[in-house]
Amino acid sequence: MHRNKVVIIGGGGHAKVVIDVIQSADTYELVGFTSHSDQESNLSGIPYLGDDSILPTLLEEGVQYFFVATGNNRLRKKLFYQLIELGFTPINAISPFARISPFAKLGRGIVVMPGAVINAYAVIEDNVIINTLSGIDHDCLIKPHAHIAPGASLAGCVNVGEGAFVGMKSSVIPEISIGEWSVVGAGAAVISDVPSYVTVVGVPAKKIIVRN
Ligand code: JB2
Repeated sequence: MHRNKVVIIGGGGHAKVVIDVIQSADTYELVGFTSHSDQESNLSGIPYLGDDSILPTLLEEGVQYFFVATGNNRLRKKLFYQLIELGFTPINAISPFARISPFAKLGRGIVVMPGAVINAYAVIEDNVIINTLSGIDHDCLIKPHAHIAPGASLAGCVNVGEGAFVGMKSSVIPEISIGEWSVVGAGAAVISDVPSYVTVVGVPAKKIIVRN
């Protein structure tokens, strides 16, 4: 059976899980991964190809598809558009152990990890991570480059802005909006709208000042 060839971008923890998801779906041929480190070992049985300078050569050799498997939302956004600019096409990595309603809509470059549930009329835009055991209920809208972390639960009609991070096992009640590039801490209960570019934590979730 002919399978389209895919290069994975990134070789860290997230790549390990993404590779496993793509292999378990058995739809694509993974030719290898690129990364920034000078590691020379394989990852989950696929070869290390070097850094991103190899990408134009891969394209010439007929590798047309990519998946950016890095967790950091800003880095993932940058790499996603760089690869498209080079001429590659993003694929989705959908675990056969996720449940996605046929009435949900998915963009490109999305991973849906095992145990995740995406219900009817949810919309998941490009380059989003729907992580292990998370739940996205009806009519949610998840904007590009967001990450819904493991075990997070979004009730119906929740909007998550571009690049936002919804932390592990947090809960978001219906019709809440989470602003772009905001962070919801692990275990938080979000019961009111979250503005853009803030971090909220706790039960109920409250804004905190983060010093870098
Ligand atoms: O420009 C780049 C680049 N920058 C960093 N090009 C390519 N091809 N790769 C790049 N990387 C690579 O991303 C690094 O060389 C490294 O292989 C990877 C980052 O790995 P790390 O393990 O630090 O993070 P991660 O993004 O794979 O996983 C994080 O996010 C996940 C969602 C971790 O926090 C995980 O625990 C988490 N599950």
